[in-house]
Amino acid sequence: CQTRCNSSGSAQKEISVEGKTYKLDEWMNTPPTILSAVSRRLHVQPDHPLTITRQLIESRFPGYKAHNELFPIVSVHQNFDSLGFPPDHIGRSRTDTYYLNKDTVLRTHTSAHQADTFRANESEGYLISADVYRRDAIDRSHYPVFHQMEGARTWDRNAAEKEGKTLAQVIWDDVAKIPKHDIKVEDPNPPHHAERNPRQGTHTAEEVEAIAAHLKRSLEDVVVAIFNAAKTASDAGSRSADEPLRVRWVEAYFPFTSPSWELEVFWQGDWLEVLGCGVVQQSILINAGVSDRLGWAFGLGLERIAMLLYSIPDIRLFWSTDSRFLSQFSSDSPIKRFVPFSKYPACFKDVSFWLKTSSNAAGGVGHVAPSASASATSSTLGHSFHENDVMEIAREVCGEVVEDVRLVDEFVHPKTGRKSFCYRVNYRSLERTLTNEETNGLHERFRQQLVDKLGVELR
Ligand code: FA5
Ligand code: MG
Repeated sequence: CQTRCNSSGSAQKEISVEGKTYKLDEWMNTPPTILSAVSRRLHVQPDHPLTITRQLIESRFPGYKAHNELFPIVSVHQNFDSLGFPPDHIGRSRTDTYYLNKDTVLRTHTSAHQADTFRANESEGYLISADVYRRDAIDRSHYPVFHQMEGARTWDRNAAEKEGKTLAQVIWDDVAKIPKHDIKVEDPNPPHHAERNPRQGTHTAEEVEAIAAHLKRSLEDVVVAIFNAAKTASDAGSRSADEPLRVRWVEAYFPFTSPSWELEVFWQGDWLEVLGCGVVQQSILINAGVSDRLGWAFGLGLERIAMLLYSIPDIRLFWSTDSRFLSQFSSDSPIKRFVPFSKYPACFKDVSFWLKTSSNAAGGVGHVAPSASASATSSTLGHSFHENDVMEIAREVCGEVVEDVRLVDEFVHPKTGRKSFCYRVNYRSLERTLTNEETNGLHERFRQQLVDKLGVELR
């Protein structure tokens, strides 16, 4: 581990990560286990499934400049302000984002590099692959460190008009160059929507439609390429032919694109969101000094795509150093479906607790805003509770042996008004069978930490 962090706790004034030093303040909420992921760089490790997936996607965007080494610690300005996040946006909250200090975060998305990359103006299209960090739920498709690929493509309106064409014509010519596919894509959405997903005042309807078509066809091409690679993966034991690819576009919202969409793929009985995208807010391009350029951007989850490609069942596996995992992937040979090593038994344990009734439960700066995405949040009656804090304690205590943490019951005492939550933890290692003693010990420490850190009262 190249990350040097003396874990002496709250008294610590600064931290050094790969030779860069950061002052710490009361915003600091990043545990050493998270910082230790910085040096892993899974997406550039030879023969790692994330590397192979990245390269496969990159091959669908010829001529786009690829950036794979951008450092994950960025300013709040890069991660949020430059993208037009409003000051009170939930994403900025310490319950959702890892801070080192008031102005410095572990990037929560590759979009943190959009403004700088547009400003450098080195190419019409670019791709940025990188590790990103979020305090988030725990289940088989969510992990606090994951990898995204950002992509963007812009066109110069003035250059088009100098050639006597409209920008829309130029873009449609480029749409025609994208390989055709014959899968059925559900896209019930209007090209843009006056209230929900407006066209920007700086753009004509023709321009938005052309940009959206280029964006959607480019990303459908990626999904089809991934699906074809997965399908030709050794015929024996592979994804059966009667499982056709199902893809759909849904409307979305991002502060830095409009209109915006998400692409979902049907996977193991459910719709899995694989990316978000949209027409770049012109203000970002204007601020970056390229006001004549218009275009699109997307951000996709590399693990989610790799899970589709290889049928990898659990996102924790990407971090495995077990040769039974790593030996299954190679850049030189065709894609083979991942063969899970035996499924070790699950062990479910519940914990129920009463929330603290006075405020300041989690200490520190306090919660900027509760996350709307979490299913259990409570800031009423003087409670200050966020589900992501439970998730983080589970990660800190149990590491990779926690598969899933779910709220299973919620209850308000009719007389006292006190609120109670019950969480069910699924303990399971991907690499071995856990002993009873071990899971009991972990669960006991988890319960104790809930008391110590969140001030809850166990039931
Ligand atoms: C974003 O991060 C936007 N920056 C994407 C974007 C870029 C939109 C450019 C428009 C223009 P979102 O939070 O939805 O959006 O994340 C994008 C993708 O990352 C998701 O679709 C999903 O595939 C993946 N993802 C999100 N959270 C996790 C997680 N905890 N674990 C694994 N993958 C995740
Ligand atoms: Mg999303």
